[in-house]
Amino acid sequence: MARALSALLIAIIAATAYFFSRTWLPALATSSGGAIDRQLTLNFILLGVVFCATQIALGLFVWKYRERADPQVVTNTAQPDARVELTWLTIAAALFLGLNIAGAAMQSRVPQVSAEEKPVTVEVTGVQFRWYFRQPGPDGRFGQTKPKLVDASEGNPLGIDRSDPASADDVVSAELVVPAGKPIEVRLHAQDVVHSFFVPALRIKQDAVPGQDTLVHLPSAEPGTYDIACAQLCGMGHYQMNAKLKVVPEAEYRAWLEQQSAAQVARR
Ligand SMILES: [Cu+2]
Repeated sequence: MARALSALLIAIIAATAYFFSRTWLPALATSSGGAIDRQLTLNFILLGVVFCATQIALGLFVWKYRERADPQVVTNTAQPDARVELTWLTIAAALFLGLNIAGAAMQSRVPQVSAEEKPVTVEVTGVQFRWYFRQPGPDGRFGQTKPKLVDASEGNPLGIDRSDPASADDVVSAELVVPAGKPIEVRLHAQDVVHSFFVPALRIKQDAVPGQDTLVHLPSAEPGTYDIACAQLCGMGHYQMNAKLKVVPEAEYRAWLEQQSAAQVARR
């Protein structure tokens, strides 16, 4: 019985390790993500050592004090050693504080949008269970939205107020299309519950909270198509919440935006 159980445990651990090694983060598509990867690796190594040491110690104690044919009553009247407790506590506190400070310092060094170049602003909205992407169109202004106008079956999932002139050329799409080499500013929204906008290839992950307007800067990426996922368990259809980020050359982006806006204006 014990042998079968150990074999099962080893099989589960091996399968998990294999699965995670195959489905780990995709190749980096931006230069600014290297620092995040290094920080992540450092965290895994340090916490992995602590985890393994703890599990091995636990196993050793279970083995040492396992059931015996002649059970002896173990009495320990000695006072717990305060120094041992204090040493362990200090190491744990230093580890967690250190990782926190290092992580915050690394995050503050990630380049933000520069002051000189005007960013391209897009709006990303999470709804159970999909993402909507809105671009302001050639006028550069988003039209107003109103919660009472939200009606996906009427083709207005974001509740855009069509009487607002600024909304005439707004483009809503199921894919996020952005120009390569340009700073991108994402305004994150959620309509129902908390979602999390996750672009693994860019190492970007940010919660989208109902009622909040959260700003995220996308680092400039190589042209290509990347996965977007929801990283917050948001309901039964959570697994369906994926979309594509398309980073295209700027001319291609302009042409796409113009064509989409013209189609939008014609539809009115
Ligand atoms: Cu979600």
